[in-house]
Amino acid sequence: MANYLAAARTDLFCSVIGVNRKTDAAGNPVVSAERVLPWIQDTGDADVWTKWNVTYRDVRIVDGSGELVDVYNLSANDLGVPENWTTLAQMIADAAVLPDEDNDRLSDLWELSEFGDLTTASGSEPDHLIAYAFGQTLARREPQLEVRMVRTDEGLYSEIELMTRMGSAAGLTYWMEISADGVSWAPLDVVPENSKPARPRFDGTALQTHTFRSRSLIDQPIGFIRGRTGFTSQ
Ligand SMILES: [Ca+2]
Ligand SMILES: [Ca+2]
Repeated sequence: MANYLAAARTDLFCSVIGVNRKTDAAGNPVVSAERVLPWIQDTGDADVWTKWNVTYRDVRIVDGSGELVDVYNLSANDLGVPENWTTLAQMIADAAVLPDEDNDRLSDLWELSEFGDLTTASGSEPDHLIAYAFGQTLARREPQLEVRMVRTDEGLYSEIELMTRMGSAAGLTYWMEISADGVSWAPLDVVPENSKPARPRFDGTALQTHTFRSRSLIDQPIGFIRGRTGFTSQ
């Protein structure tokens, strides 16, 4: 269903992750046999099922800040029934939209959590946009881009890790550039087949981590690298 939504609705960002009951760990090999699943095991310490008051076979849908917005139980609603499958897909899609009542292209969830109101920040202010796009606050600016060298069977690469907001919220786009002198900048060449898919942080911040590999910094070992962001025109 996550793959269907990703293909059918490129304007949405949603992910599905399974949390197995703490007493059912013995079933993990069966569940994951011959397939790859985003599947984790609840434990006595975490006790997620108890804290979330979960009923067996619940699908619990959370919004971009990790708040529960809906529950759909698969024992009561068999997904083999086409109408139920469509209903659940729509419920997930409804939760994945960007709330933006003040129409400033910043998620209201982020605005309310950072400032307590929708009037302080605006997507047209570069400082606000950068803080929002790279998971920072106006008061705290920390580097969100890390570069390291890795050697693989194919040779030496620079590996760049970049934290960004999930999806393309309201048209957010990102790109990276390199420069030998900090004045003239050129696009960073990324090797797609050696880069990893973005990994959601699942911590209620609606942020994700990208890992790119590039040879640009190998060919030009002294210089600067920067991540940039902006909104595509509507
Ligand atoms: Ca907003
Ligand atoms: Ca605002």
